[in-house]
Amino acid sequence: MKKLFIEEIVSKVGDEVQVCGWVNTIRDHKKVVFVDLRDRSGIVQIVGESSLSSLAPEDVVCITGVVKERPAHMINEKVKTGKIEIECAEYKVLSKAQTLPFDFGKEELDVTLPVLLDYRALTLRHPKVRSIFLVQEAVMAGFRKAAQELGCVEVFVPTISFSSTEGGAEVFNVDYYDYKAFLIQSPQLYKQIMVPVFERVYLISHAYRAEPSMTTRHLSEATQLDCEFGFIEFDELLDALEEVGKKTLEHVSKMHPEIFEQFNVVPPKLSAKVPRLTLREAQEIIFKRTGRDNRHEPDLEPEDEKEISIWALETHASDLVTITHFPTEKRAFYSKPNPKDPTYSLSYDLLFRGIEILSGSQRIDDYQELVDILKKKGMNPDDFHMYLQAFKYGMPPHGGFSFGLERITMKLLNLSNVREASLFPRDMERVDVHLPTFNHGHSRKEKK
Ligand code: AMO
Repeated sequence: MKKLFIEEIVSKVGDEVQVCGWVNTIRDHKKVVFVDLRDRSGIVQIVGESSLSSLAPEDVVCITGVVKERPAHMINEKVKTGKIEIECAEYKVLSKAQTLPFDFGKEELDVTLPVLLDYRALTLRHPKVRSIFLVQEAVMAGFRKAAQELGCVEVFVPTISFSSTEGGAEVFNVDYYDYKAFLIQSPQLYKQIMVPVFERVYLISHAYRAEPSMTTRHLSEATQLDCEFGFIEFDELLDALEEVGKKTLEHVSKMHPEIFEQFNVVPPKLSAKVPRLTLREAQEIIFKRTGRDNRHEPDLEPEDEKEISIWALETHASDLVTITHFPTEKRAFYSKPNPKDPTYSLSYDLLFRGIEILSGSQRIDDYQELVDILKKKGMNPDDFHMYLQAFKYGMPPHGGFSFGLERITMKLLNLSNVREASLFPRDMERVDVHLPTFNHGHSRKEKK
């Protein structure tokens, strides 16, 4: 008999069907046993005799039986399959599960963050955890669509690099070659090199940051969604990033209203025009609203990001706000200083519900200016050989931006930690396993 997905059997009342999946919960009433069976499309109630009671949560089973309408008092309006059940005639266990370390059958998975991550191979299956990654998929799809509509070509760039991109010490060394190599901190250099090839590109890449601290919004491996445009000026860049940001979020709202309900969150509020402020204007507003005087700081503090997002929501009904013109000194070397006031750069961040989800800039496009700035920042231009080559042979004015996939997902669903929005989060203490716990038995490479 052909296996059907659970969502397909809703219209099959009276038919004999076969469905396969995982035992979600089991309720043993001795003479009659109820099993909730879960597959990729939904959950259905199976009713059977006592032999079903040997099943356990997460067993993989195929069940054959007739689809019946449930008695009126048993109807569950909350789920698509709530009006039917399958009367089990026969079942086959394909894989037996060990006893689960915690209760898995409730709508909320009631475990701590370390447990959520220690048992990731299991917890990812929980319907509510799984929903996070359906939202994430929709973020990706929305971004792709928006970038393509702007004429960007998708490119695929390496993550092993000769140069470190964002400067600073937060870089993973690759210990393989006879010379220094790094995991990219961002696909920045490669996307710029691709501008003279396609003029407009987008890419989805992993980025590695040897973050020196543990916060709720930093991962050591994150996913970046990047765009880069040739022949573009600052205001057009702002228009482009806001358009891509809005379309991406709109796509998720359209695709998954049921997941917003499941998480008890409202879809993002997007105004026709995203409010824009310079960093100094934002700090002035924050000072007026809170008395917190960060007006000379080079960046927004986390509580400033929260405050200015509240301001954007209150005054512009917008969950997005764009902050521009950060001090040149504090931005990555490739950011173009504002010709009208070179202390500040033609750079921007996009904040969403109190957190930076994007940053970018107009870029320096002159070869000599780049060489000079690299030297000024104490970097060796020879380490940027391939990157600089692109600037020797005709580089148009250009700029771009990068969204953080996990941060967008986190804020869309109001998760309290970015680790929940990463399938397999990496941080100082975790690469799949919690390293301090596992170090005893795990061979560690000898340090040279
Ligand atoms: P930036 O370093 O701001 O800019 O990164 C861009 C976006 O990526 C996300 N992000 C992170 N998410 C989780 N953990 C991290 N450690 C982490 N680091 C970054 C954030 C951030 O806004 N090359 C530039 C972009 C550009 O100029 O085009 C860059 O990487 O959402």
